[in-house]
Amino acid sequence: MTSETQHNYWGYTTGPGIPTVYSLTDSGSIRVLWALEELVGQNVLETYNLKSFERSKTTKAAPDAMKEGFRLGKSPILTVSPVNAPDEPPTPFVESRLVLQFLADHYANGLWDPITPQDQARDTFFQEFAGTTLSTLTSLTLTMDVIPEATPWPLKPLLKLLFVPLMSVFKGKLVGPFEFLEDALSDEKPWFGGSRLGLADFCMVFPLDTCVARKYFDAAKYPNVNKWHKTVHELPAYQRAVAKMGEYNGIKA
Ligand SMILES: N[C@@H](CCC(=O)N[C@@H](CS)C(=O)NCC(=O)O)C(=O)O
Repeated sequence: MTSETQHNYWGYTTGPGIPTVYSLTDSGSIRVLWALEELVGQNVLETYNLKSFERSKTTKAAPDAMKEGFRLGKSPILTVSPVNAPDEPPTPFVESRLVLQFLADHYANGLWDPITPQDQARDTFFQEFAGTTLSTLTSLTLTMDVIPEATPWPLKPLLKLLFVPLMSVFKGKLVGPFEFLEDALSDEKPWFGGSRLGLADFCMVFPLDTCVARKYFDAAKYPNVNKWHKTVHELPAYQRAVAKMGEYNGIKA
């Protein structure tokens, strides 16, 4: 084992410069791209660099070239050098929720700070809920869904027999979390971050986009969540993020 520097650690006394995001098509980097586009749109960040990568057509894996940003090569990766030393080797930041926190701490200028201590707790709670409970159930449902889809004939019908019922079981497990999210939203608190957009909203968009695109989410049953989702999709910053990603849930830029 070799000793390494602490990951996701900004060890400089000066602030970070223009960030670079490594983004894979159809991936969770939508959370970070949307956040970056919000920062640019609100004039708190001048610009950012984008390195786009395409998933393998056959395996859907990220290309090895993404490892240039961070050794695991998973999307998203944010790299940044100090503002006064742009030629310094960039520091990588990974794990979407932590990348978003880094953007909030170093670039957002209070833009996404929750207004009350209660909203702070709410925002933290829903960041975690999005990345754990909701993402895990969404990933399991998706896995059961895509295995037979990706299997060639003549095995496909056999795997469908096995995986379609399993998919229904996991899809059913999403109902409780959806009801819970529905009850959390109101006219006073239309965002998962509280009365205004917060990090929890960026975290929530990826699993909910997947659930909507794959029809695991019945919009008629959850009007508050549906309204949140529609509002996000109408935001110019979110739309720019989708366009920058190149391909996302069947939408091609
Ligand atoms: N826990 C990481 C997940 C990173 C991850 O697995 N990203 C996926 C896309 S959503 C990826 O790069 N997949 C391609 C691959 O595994 O080769 C995060 O929150 O950012």
